[in-house]
Amino acid sequence: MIQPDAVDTHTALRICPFCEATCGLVLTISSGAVTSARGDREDVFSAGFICPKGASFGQLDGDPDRLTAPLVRRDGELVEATWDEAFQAVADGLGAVVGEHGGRSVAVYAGNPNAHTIAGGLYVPLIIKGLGTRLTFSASTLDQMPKHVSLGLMFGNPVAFTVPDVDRTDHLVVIGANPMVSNGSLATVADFPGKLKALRKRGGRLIVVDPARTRTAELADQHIAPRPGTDAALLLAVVHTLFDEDLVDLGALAPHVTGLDDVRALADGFAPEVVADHCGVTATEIRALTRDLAAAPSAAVYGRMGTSTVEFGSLGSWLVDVVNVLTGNLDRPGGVMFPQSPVSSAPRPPKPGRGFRTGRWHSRVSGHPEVLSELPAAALAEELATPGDDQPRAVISIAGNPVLSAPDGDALSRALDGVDFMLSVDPYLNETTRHADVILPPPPPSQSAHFDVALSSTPVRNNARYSPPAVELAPGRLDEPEILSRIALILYGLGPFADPALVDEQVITMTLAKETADPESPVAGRDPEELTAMLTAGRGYERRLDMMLRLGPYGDWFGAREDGLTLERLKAAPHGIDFGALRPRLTEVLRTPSGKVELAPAPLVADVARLAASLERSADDFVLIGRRHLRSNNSWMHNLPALAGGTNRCTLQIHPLDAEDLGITDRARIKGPGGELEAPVELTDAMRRGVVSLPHGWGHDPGAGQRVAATQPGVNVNQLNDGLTLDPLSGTAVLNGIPVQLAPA
Ligand SMILES: Nc1nc2c(c(=O)[nH]1)N[C@H]1C(S)=C(S)[C@@H](COP(=O)(O)OP(=O)(O)OC[C@H]3O[C@@H](n4cnc5c(=O)[nH]c(N)nc54)[C@H](O)[C@@H]3O)O[C@H]1N2
Ligand SMILES: Nc1nc2c(c(=O)[nH]1)N[C@H]1C(S)=C(S)[C@@H](COP(=O)(O)OP(=O)(O)OC[C@H]3O[C@@H](n4cnc5c(=O)[nH]c(N)nc54)[C@H](O)[C@@H]3O)O[C@H]1N2
Ligand code: SF4
Ligand SMILES: [Mo]
Repeated sequence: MIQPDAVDTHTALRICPFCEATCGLVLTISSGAVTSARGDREDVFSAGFICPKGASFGQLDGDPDRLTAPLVRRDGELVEATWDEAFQAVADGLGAVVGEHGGRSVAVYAGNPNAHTIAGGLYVPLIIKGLGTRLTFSASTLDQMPKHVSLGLMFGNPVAFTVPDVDRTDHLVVIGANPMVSNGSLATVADFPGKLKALRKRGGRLIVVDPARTRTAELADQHIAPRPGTDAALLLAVVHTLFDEDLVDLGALAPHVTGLDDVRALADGFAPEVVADHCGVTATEIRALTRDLAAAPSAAVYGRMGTSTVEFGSLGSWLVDVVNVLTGNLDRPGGVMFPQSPVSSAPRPPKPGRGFRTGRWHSRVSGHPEVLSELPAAALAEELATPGDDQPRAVISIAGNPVLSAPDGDALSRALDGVDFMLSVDPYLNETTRHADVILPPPPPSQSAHFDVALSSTPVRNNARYSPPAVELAPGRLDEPEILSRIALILYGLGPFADPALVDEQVITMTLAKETADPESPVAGRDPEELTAMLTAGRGYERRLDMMLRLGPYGDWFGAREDGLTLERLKAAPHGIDFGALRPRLTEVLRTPSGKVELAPAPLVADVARLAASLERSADDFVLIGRRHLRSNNSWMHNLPALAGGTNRCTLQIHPLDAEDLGITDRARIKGPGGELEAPVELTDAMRRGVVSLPHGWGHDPGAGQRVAATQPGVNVNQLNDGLTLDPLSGTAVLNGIPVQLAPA
């Protein structure tokens, strides 16, 4: 019998990978299992903040439905296999397709958790490169691709995120985001709720623009509730008012901005009085919103999903930053600022760039332009299902569940069943991975190291943090970097059983050759072999992180800067290293052809005609928007008893008066362009009239491998969506603002 005191209990630090807030956690570990999680008060970034998802780390980590061994399809059934058998099946299946049709016939779908793992940041790109495929799809075109487009066109850099300086701003306008629930996105802010409250306490103002009275709206000084899909028109009316009332004040930005007159001319036809009815707000509200923004000592406009995954997503994302520029709030404390990632390149001297281009290739079936080397996730099903010479023959899905997250999952399910081979890298058997021929499961997060490769470019304070695995990798398991490296080895023709370190060493060799040959690099002219020898001895991903940190803005530049950052120094600071508040760095960031902020890029200017035409359209009776729940995360956290149930349910929210008009009481029938669903109704006057909301990530397949989720499956909202309406410049699916018809069920 085990004596209580014989149980090995200790704590370990681990950055939470479940949302963009990146909170530091203290995990309690008993005999290898995570028994509790609390916020790490000493974490330099999160200072102890935690939410219910982070607090459920142990349950998620130890979920009995997580796959513990690979699954391989044999005689139509997915059965457990050894890693060697599974990799052999991948080599055979992928090898056959690549041998006959080439790597270009393989489509890759990369899901959201790749933004939260080292493996996603460092190895997924190598798989895509190894295939040489142009068929790459990701959750970005269900999310933030419009922002990449607008940043690329305005600043010449599609990842130069403009993050609201929440700690210092006097006036925050949140449009189409609900950070009280989402905990922030493209703005990495631990304790967003606390920071919003602090803003109000120091006398600052919070304005929320959202068709629903969300928890963020409830906290605000003012809530404006427009009709869904009209943010771009509303923001252009704000721009109009800034010019009209002589409120434009670029301040220190003036020498760095072009296109001011073009923007003024574009906004000409968008007076508040013209757009008010269309937007469903009054002209007085729009003018007051504008005057308050202009009058604030500092102000930041911050937009997310509600501004992005809509018909005019790129325009809306652009206009958010146009307003930030016109009010002089770009790149200054209290405005929106550019964070500096520790794994970005060390700053180079300012210089013009080549500009941001999309459409270097187009999708086969509908001719959608490539954006950041990706095609629209909404077009994955038709690409797979439409016969033709270039029809994709295989699919690799990594950390994604597009059958639930993308429009028309039924069509995608059928299409996935039709390919010659499908590989999934995922801890669960779910609605998407059940179509795979091989599933390779990564270990639970406690057994993985953590560094925020992607989210290091969006923090509200510059910092670096690293968590080694909190628990030793269980015997017989492979960590995700190794799983993805072995897939890459197959694609490189070396077979799955070659040394995975080869993959990292090749990246290191190529990167250091390039850096040492670049006269502007801090290691210009040095010997790549000498630098390689200086890297930490460890796992391949650690060596690559060490290299990236050392070459980065805070790096030791391989010994050239005495106190500079290395992975060893970062490990010696287990609660992280704070590099301070964001600092102005516009000229470092700009890479447009003009070398300036291009306020009126041609593709965006051209799209305004489409926006103008929409003003003439008659409004739909009812439109559908989405919502998130604090105890949920897209499609994959409904399997944890601690998070499921209560108010976290898949209900149709509707205004009581709308329900009364329609005779809807407890259940409604909802018809959209892509299909029909039935859902229980939740009456709430938090919804604007004419607007209803259903959350996404539901519609669980009771036959898949998530037993708790199967007891409350909900319905898949994306089945209402035919996926044909996209924001054309970014290929992003319209997920908010879908016309629907309602009836009692
Ligand atoms: N209607 C509607 N649809 C939406 C949205 C909406 O607001 N409304 N939101 C959209 C947004 S913003 C997003 S980001 C997408 C998300 O779209 P997806 O990324 O396609 O979907 P997720 O539900 O996040 O699925 C994540 C998958 O990763 C797996 N996973 C979890 N952790 C790991 C890991 O460490 N490694 C690996 N390999 N796999 C892991 C999970 O088991 C799950 O299968 O959904 C989009 N869909
Ligand atoms: N708890 C929890 N946290 C999460 C997630 C989760 O699923 N659950 N998902 C994570 C992911 S992947 C992401 S991308 C982020 C998203 O983070 P957010 O964007 O902050 O989250 P959403 O809840 O999608 O907020 C979008 C808001 O836009 C509103 N809206 C809808 N249409 C319109 C419109 O046309 N105009 C305006 N102005 N508003 C509109 C909606 O009512 C909603 O309140 O959250 C992340 N964090
Ligand atoms: S807010 Fe996000 S990062 Fe922080 S504990 Fe919750 S899920 Fe984890
Ligand atoms: Mo997302």
